[in-house]
Amino acid sequence: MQTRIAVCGAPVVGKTTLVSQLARRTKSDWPIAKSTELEVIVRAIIPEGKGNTTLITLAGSFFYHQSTVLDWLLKDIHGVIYVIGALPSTRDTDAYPDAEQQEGARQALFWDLYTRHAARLRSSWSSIPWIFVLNKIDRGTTNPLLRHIPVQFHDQILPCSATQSLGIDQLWTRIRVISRWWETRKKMP
Ligand SMILES: Nc1nc2c(ncn2[C@@H]2O[C@H](COP(=O)(O)OP(=O)(O)OP(=O)(O)O)[C@@H](O)[C@H]2O)c(=O)[nH]1
Ligand SMILES: [Mg+2]
Repeated sequence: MQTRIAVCGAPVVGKTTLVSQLARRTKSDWPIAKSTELEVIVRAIIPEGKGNTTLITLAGSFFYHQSTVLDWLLKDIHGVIYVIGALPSTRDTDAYPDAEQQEGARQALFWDLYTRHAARLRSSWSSIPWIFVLNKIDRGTTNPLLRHIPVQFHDQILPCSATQSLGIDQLWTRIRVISRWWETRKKMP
């Protein structure tokens, strides 16, 4: 089974760090970054039995709204890992009273962008499996954006810290569940 999974989320929430940790955890080759002038595509291929799992994520200071790369990322995929960055605890943001709200709003813009594109390409959570990750739990434990996640997934939000290798094993287990889910579907008449 060749499983293709898009790792989505606002810039700087830790997508590339998570992909790198998964590659390290599975002893796969280091993720490859392929860049055009403005966009960067990061891809890690993780062998698994006779098949493999490809994780793809985007980076770069490109104008997401004017690019077709999101369509490419979200088309014909088997699953989505949506990464939300935990907001730093207020203790760390005392100097900037609005920082938490601004960071929440920034991440919400990307949530709207990714979920809209996914819905248009039949890659929303009603069509394919999604894994919701709350990353950076070493800095904080929440983000108001979590409320946007459909309520049926709330008890499945996976807390991670990519830099401290927390939750990486659980994330890999969930990715394998997605591959197996597609395998059983393929066998169905
Ligand atoms: N404290 C903390 N920092 C993290 C964690 N994960 C990633 N970071 C840091 O956050 C920054 C951004 O991480 P990236 O993995 O580059 O984030 P990204 O989502 O890939 O960002 P773009 O590629 O720009 O969209 C880096 O400085 C990471 O070291 C985490 O779990 N905890
Ligand atoms: Mg990145």
